[in-house]
Amino acid sequence: MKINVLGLGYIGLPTALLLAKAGHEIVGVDIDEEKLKILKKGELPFKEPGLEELYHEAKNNFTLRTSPEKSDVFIIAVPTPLDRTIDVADLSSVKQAADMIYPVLRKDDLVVLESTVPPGTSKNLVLPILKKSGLDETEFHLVHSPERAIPGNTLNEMRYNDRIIGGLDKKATNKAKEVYSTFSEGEIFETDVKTAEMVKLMENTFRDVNIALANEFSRISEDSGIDVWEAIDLANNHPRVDILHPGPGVGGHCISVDPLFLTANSTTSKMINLAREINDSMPNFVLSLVRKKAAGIERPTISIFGVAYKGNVDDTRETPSKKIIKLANNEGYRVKCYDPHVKDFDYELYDLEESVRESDCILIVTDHDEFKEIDPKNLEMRNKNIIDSRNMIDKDLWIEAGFDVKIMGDDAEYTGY
Ligand code: SAJ
Repeated sequence: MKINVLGLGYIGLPTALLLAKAGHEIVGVDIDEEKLKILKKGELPFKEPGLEELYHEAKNNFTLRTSPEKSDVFIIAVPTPLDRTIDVADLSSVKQAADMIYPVLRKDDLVVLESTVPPGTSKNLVLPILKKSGLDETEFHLVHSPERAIPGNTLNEMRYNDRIIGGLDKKATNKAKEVYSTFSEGEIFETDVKTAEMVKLMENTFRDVNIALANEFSRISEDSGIDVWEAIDLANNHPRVDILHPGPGVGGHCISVDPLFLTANSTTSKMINLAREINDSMPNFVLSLVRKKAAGIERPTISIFGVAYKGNVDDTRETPSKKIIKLANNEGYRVKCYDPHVKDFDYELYDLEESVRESDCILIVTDHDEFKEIDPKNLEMRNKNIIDSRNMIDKDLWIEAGFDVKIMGDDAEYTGY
């Protein structure tokens, strides 16, 4: 089959390459000419395990363009950010993609919307644009099939996760099943288009609410002299309990954004907004821990370890680090950032040694594996303080190296066992 994939980002590019490897003729479409230049050189615009090898294997079936060509299938995988000024989904990229498709849309073609969208978007926004082709909705096929892969393990999850396909009608669903089953080994569940849109938002909202609960437990534990990490591990031994982990805030372009796609149009939602509020307040809480360590130090310097939104990825979208840095700067702190995965960031990045020089406190924000390997004895600082908001360091090791250690959510009297 000939397939256009519109949007060559974290989801579109791996999807396009998996389809190309499965033998389809793929046209990768992106309006960002810089990105196309990078890809044409055989390089990748971002890092993801296994993607480089896959690009190498699939490139003979993969061409790059700035607009779609006539084909059998169009997959839309463009970003759907949140307009932060009004907390409403910005669907302009989806609209732009549909605008590019309708002039080349032919009878029996399939259009798949993979981007995460508020319920109703496929029918209310995409369908009318596609009908500008002159075809009516019985002559082409439209489905929503939300991506569900987690960055850092995208390729495996795209291959093995179950998939939801919500078609405008049964014929559309069947056609999409035929396409995805060429590379997906997970089970494919069928539903209608609006339910598929809702399912995706419910999944990410569930995770956000669960993390908010973990964060609330962490704050209560701080007040009560309890180690929340131990308490969560023990609670999770119960066969029907699965609490996620506290952290410095929820980042990324999905979980911190998607729940608001549900609440934007609702007059009844309470819990979803509250969870967002709790998670968004975590950078402030983390900074309050820094403030305690830095008390009495004139013009303190803090070293932020990790600016990616989560461990072992180079993605900084919606990262809690940005809020922490801005708040810290506003309070007069000097901030030095270190991240072994991120190359470009809004603030200057230092290597490990430079990031801690003359520093008064390390703050671990991201759970990169590299941070577990750091030997604290080798770190030269002005004051040896460390705050770990992810509970990832070996506490004894850092105490032995002369550090004053604080693990977020653990105010239990430390006995060392
Ligand atoms: N986080 C915590 N505590 C946890 C787990 C995560 O604080 O216990 C934080 C992370 O550090 C990060 C944020 O939450 O800042 C989100 O990270 P994540 O790993 O939970 O999720 P994403 O955004 O990378 O990917 C999610 C996934 N959704 C679900 O697991 C329900 C993925 O499957 C989706 O495809 C993706 O969103 C998406 O694109 O929607």
